[in-house]
Amino acid sequence: MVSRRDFLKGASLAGVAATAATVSKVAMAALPEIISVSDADTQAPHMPDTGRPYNPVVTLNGWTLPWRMRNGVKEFHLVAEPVVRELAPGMKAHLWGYNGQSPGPTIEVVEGDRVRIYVTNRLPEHTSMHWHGQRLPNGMDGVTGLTQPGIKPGKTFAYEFVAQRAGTFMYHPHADEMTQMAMGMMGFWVTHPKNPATMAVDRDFVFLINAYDIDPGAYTPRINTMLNFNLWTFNSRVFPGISPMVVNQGDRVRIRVGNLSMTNHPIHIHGHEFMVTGTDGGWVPPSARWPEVTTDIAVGQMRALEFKADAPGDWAFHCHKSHHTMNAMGHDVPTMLGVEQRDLKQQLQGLLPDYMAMGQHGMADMAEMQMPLPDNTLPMMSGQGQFGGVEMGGMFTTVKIRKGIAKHDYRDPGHYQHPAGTVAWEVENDLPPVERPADTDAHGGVEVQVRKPGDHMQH
Ligand SMILES: [Cu+2]
Repeated sequence: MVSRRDFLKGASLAGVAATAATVSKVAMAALPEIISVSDADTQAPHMPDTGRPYNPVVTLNGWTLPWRMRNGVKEFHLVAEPVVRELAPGMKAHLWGYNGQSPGPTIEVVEGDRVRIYVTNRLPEHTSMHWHGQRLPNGMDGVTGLTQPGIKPGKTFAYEFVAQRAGTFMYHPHADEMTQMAMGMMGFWVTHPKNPATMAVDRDFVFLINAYDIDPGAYTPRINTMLNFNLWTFNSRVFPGISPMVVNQGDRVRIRVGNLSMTNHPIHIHGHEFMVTGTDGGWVPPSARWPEVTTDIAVGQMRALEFKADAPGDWAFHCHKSHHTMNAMGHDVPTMLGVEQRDLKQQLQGLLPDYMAMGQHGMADMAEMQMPLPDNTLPMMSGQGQFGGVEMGGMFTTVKIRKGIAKHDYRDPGHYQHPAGTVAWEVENDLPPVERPADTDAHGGVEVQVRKPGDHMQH
């Protein structure tokens, strides 16, 4: 793994060399260096070294793009390019993204900042950049054809505006969107309040919700997919590849989520209740907030969730659509619940020696068994906790709350050590054994149709 510090040391040279290929020497002298990160680990918060002070966010499995100040303007350089993203250990996807990753780096600015963002296109087709949710001059809105021509391959455009409203935003292309967003082109944007004391929290996590359709064994997403995605991701990562959100007990925590997938996601926290304190339109006035443990985030929406992390533990945090907490292979599998597969298994193993019967008692056995998988794919559910398999994939992670975690420490503290007597326990069982009817489908019995349609269109 390359640390960000190491990467930044080498970034200047690598960036200039890479830039020279596509931009003229004159333009190159004017452009900020290209900073690129390929590591999928969550990076420490980026402390502002120039410009106005703010409380930085932490991007789950991502990073914040450094800037340079030039005549009072905050200048960033985004490079649209093909990237390889590790979705979780064991699977890599060939995506399109920015500065080495998908999603691209988070951009953090302060309310009132004049911002100039250079966008260089290294894709095989034209692109553009739309600054989702921002107040800006119409010509900076990044809609190809409508407000600007596309940025052709090898070309660089500059966007410039004043970050007017503090809040939570996103960026993504508004050019061949169906392809470019299905390929992972998107990023997070946070405009911090001018006064760092406004809406201050101790920890401020951000991530985008996105989804991919990648066949087991393949590397490139199918871009025509509308609903049948099989990899449901936070920042292009699936569990167990999603970092835990590490929190000191008693911290006030904010989690900002933007949804750039093609369906809504009810985001759910365990053990705490949160308030939605921010939406697409800015901060929610305190009088208009109510407590929730699940909030639905529709397509194109941003939400800021806030809570006091007072209960120590490893708390689940996930999308509540159960198919969204499973990985590839979860979809075209017929429901076999209650179906005796012994004979079927013998017959099929004659044809397919690796065939394994599954699902007779539910799908949990899938998480336990070591199924042979094609190269470059992930088990449907995985991840190990201290009590065994977590039986989750996709949009699932944890909020790990502990006493004594230092201010900017985001390292995984390991499994929660439960105080004695605070874990659910097994009770001595003196009940008679479970009796089931021997045969329910024979003469006059109940016929149970267990096989559901294979179509998976309803999310
Ligand atoms: Cu979901």
